[in-house]
Amino acid sequence: MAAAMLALINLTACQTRPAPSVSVTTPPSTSVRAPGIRTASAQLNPTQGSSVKGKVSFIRVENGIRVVADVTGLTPGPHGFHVHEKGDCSAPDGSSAGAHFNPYGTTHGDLHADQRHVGDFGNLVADNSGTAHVDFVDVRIAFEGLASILGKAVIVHANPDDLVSQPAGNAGPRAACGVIEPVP
Ligand SMILES: [Cu+2]
Ligand SMILES: [Zn+2]
Repeated sequence: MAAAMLALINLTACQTRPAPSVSVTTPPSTSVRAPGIRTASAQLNPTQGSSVKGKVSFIRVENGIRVVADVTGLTPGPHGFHVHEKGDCSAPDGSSAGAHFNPYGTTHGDLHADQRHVGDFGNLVADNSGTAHVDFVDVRIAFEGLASILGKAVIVHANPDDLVSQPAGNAGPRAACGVIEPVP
């Protein structure tokens, strides 16, 4: 305001003189944030007796987090695909990864359902060669805060997630497991 008044006075008082050089101090931007995690990934390793393996990448995009998964060694058809609450794949059957990642205490559901666990990604669908590929953007998962998937685990199941049964879609044994880690 003061600068504007000064400029106005200057303009009316002495139009022929060059405007005084006003030193404007730009305050440091308050929108600068810590760089943050932009990408994370999980290497999926087979559980005991399984040959399912693959990789899931998580990439921060403008409108959420993009999830890209490539998995092999599956039986053709749908397979439950979730983030589980513990980043621990040490048990031979993958049970050490715990239940579905559910920080808000909601019910199990499909990826696009109103009610779902944060970790609910629905199903991966394998083709006749046992390969599955998915690529979608999710708005429920995050790299920070309560919904952060960092340090959690991705599980691919032997059976389809029926998207209805509680608490985990009746997706059967865990066929592959991988811990979600930030990519430097
Ligand atoms: Cu699961
Ligand atoms: Zn679930």
